[in-house]
Amino acid sequence: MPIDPDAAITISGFAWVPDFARGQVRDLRVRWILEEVGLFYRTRLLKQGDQDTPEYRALQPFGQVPIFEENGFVLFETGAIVLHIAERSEDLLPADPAARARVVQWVIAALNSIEPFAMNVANIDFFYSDQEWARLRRPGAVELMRRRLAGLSNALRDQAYFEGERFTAADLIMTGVLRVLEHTKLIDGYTNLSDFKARCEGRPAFAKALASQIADFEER
Ligand SMILES: N[C@@H](CCC(=O)N[C@@H](CS)C(=O)NCC(=O)O)C(=O)O
Repeated sequence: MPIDPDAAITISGFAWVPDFARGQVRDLRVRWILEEVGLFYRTRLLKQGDQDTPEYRALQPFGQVPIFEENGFVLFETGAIVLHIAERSEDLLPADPAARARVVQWVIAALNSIEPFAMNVANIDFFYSDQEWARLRRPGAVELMRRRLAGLSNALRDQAYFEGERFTAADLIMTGVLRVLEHTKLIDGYTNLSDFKARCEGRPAFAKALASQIADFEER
């Protein structure tokens, strides 16, 4: 597991989150790509209040995790971080300009066209489920999610990955986004998407990333 206290790369995460968020915090996506590339890293785990310190806000304007730090270079936004790391692997981010543009397109589609709808459902379920407005809003939120999943399923067709037979940064981010819906059965309605998610989660690098995030919570 490439966690090394002397590594040049540091990523931020939370020292603690409730059970439902374990395996969902977005530093998982960064740990995963680092495992795919085989880069060592260490973690800067934020405790309560750390998000709001001027020092952390200077690195992440919204006080969120993850951030990426390497030799004084700092990056926030998971998609940007994953693409930056993927530059080090031609498999994860192809050199061919058209293939590369398609990978970037699917990363942005995952974060911009799928994730907001998934987060809408998840926020209702995890934070507002006891409220009347949420009970009324949920069917509409689920319907919008289903429409996006149907479009995604049609686009993936019978391909193993979004760029055909090769696993790229786009599949990593898309899997992270589909995982937001894990507490529901929404993905099960689209066999190619559930097979895709299982295929991506079956990668050894994913298992290592997940184990390292969970281990960091359990150490505390
Ligand atoms: N668009 C940001 C979202 C980051 C984000 O929402 N991080 C969550 C953890 S998964 C967080 O820090 N939440 C606490 C907060 O927003 O204050 C990214 O992809 O990096």
